[in-house]
Amino acid sequence: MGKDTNNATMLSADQKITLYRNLVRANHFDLCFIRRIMAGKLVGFYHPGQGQFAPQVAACSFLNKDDILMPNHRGHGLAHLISKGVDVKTYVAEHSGKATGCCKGRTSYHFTYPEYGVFSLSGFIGHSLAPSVGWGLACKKNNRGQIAMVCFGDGASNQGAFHEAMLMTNNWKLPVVYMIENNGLAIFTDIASTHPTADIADLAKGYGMPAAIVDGQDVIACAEASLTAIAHARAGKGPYMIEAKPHRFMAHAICIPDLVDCTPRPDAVVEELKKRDPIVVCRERLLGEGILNQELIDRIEAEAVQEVEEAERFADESPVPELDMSDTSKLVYAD
Ligand SMILES: Cc1ncc(C[n+]2csc(CCOP(=O)(O)OP(=O)(O)O)c2C)c(N)n1
Repeated sequence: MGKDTNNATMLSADQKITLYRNLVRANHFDLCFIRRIMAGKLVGFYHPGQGQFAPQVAACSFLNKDDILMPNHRGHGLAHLISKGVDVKTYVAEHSGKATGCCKGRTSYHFTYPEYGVFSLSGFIGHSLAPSVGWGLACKKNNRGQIAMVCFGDGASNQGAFHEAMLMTNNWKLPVVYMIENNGLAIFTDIASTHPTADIADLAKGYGMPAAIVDGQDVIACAEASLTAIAHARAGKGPYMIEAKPHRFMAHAICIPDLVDCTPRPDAVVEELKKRDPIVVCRERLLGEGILNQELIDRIEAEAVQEVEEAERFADESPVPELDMSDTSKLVYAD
């Protein structure tokens, strides 16, 4: 067991187009949330996903509906959700504090979507790690071939719960895929000052689990690794770690400065990173392979814009929730 940097999984042309489409949709929903928070239409914070969509889309585009998904907070799970097939207009409404939201407009981005197997997203970093053992155990006991996909950042991997989860899922050979979105930053902290080696995936060897390291700007590479990991987990061989290394193009959250260790990130550095925008990298590759053409590119773009417009309209036209203190416990406990 150890690091696997050469993945041999082949993707079909349809699968590659799905990945490209989901990148474009993720980008438009992310831009929509950036617009909405600046316009005072979003409740709480927004941590933009620009630059980081490739591992998110790759991890979730080929999951089954009853697979469990724990998305990362970067981009507030938008890319993860749309890739898993969630109709996110009720999430746009949720984050806008509207009664039609998936959790009745009470949660901003601390939501769940049980009907889509999404449990849960939270602003508590590493919130998904300890529960990943429970979800993995549930998947194994259900015996229906489900897996749990758990997405989180490099900052979360520094928590104690990360190590406990790795030990337990490995010891019990639970069907869990850990997708680490390692953008090298945790708010203002450079990973070099918190992690002793270049790769978080080095840790996998100690747990006896397989791991892959992939280019986080390349959605095809991320998807090949994801499909290998998902097949491994579904076959009952235990958990699998993927460390994708994408770049974060914007500050940690909207309206805070873009610092690294107390120093502003130079514009020139960010501009250099943006040359490998995951959408551009994927589009150029698929054009070269003859899988995409301009007509299809334009159609995918137009459909994404329309989908976002419809979701925004739904949120804007929805009512705010009635405040009724007598029903608060109903929203906390299942009936
Ligand atoms: C339990 C907990 N500790 C600290 C924080 C403050 N915090 C918010 S985001 C963040 C960094 C997360 O970094 P990473 O996991 O690498 O994800 P990224 O934001 O880089 O995508 C921290 C420390 C928090 N929200 N929750």
